[in-house]
Amino acid sequence: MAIEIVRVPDLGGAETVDVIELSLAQGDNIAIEDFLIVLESDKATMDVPSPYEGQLVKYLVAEGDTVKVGDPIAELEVSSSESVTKPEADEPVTKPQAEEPVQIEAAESQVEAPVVDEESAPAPEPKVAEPANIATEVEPSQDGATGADIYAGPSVRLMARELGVSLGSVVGSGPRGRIIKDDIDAYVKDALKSSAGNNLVTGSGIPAIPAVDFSRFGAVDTVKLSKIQKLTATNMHRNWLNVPHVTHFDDADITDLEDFRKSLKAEGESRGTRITPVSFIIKAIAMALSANPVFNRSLAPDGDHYIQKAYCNIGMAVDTPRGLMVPVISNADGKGIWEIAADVADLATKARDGKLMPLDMQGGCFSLSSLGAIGGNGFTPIVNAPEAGILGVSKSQMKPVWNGDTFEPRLMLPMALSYDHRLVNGGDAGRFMSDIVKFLSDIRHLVL
Ligand code: CAO
Repeated sequence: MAIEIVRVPDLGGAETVDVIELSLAQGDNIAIEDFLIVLESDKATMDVPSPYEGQLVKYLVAEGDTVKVGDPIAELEVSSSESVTKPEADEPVTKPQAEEPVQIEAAESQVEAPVVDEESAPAPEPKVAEPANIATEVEPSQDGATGADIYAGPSVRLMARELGVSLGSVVGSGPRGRIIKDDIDAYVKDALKSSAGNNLVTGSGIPAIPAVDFSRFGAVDTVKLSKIQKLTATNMHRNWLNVPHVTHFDDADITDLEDFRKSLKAEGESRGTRITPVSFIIKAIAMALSANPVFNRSLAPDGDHYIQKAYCNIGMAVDTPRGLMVPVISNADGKGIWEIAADVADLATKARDGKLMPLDMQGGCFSLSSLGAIGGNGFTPIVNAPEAGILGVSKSQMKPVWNGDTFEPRLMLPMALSYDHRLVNGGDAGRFMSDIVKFLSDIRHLVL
């Protein structure tokens, strides 16, 4: 094993370029020719491939940095220091096959670097096969993002940027789902068609929100959205527009559950694991998913099928200073409450410390958004498509509940279940929610 530094290759004439994408996550394995980073000058974008096979130790630059030829960009651990061509400061990176040079595409046809025919170029293996979560550190392939897992070459990315098209909304028709220029064309034509047909009768098309010069009314500051904020905005918008949402409400009586949970405090301290209501709710969701498999489905992209999942991974929204993250608790159905509690604590800490890996955020079947520690009587969560449903949980409150003879003070947990009405009917939702209420109200069910 040796450490090799990958440097900025020949830039086709540009003196400096901006780093616009880091294509991998720390620790990712990388093959020769896998893209490491995307650079952009005012005239061109460039996917820089790895000259080595190995593992990414770390990037030596960050998105937004400006770099010049020869600057170090990444540190790789390689099994053999044999490379396609070692990129030296004064030497351009080359790929093994003559027809696969560094992918450079001129924005204004002024860069002399070779241009790849993206549509015919062999596509590298996609890095992530899983569908999107609400937000991930790397952009997932079906999302409105333009990052590592969007499968498109530089000229397609440039075209999308120029036309204001979010690549995550475009379905790729190239090899292995690669987005090609025709896909962008088709997407734009569709968008134009639907806005042309926009009228109050059909309801199609979305009227634009008018741009306002806020500075006319007082002091303002224009702040750049973080990558996660942008990704969340795109994903929420996409899910809101694509999914016909219905939200179903109910309250669970968690008086006994809370007494039981509090009785576990000492054991929790000795185990070093804090149990909150969230662990019980995740367990209840896992059991309800197994009893109501309709909620563990996703529509297939062909529109003619659905995919029934036989595994049970639950996404959990985590509020972090950098934005919303949704790590996934895997195989929640096979885990006990202590194990789930340890996962909740571990994943929430990682999310807040910015240490989640892409895999931590993939493979979710259903999501939980708990605002219980923050407050509120209720809210309507947005489905994390292509999942079928999401449970929103608010703060529990002591309420007078009629027991047939008298009002009793009971601790009630308000819940809201949003679901994709293309997959789930109201009756399915009623059964699913009633199961959750049953499991949380009588914790004996949770151990059965
Ligand atoms: N009602 C009342 N109290 C609750 C509760 C509820 N539904 N859920 C949790 N609590 C209490 C816990 O009992 C705990 O208090 P004690 O230590 O006294 O027992 C405290 O709140 C813990 O809160 P926490 O936030 O540290 O831990 P958690 O397990 O409840 O939640 C997590 C973990 C990651 C879900 C949460 O921290 C979080 O980030 N929530 C925000 C999710 C979000 O942003 N959703 C919106 C998404 S769409 O914009």
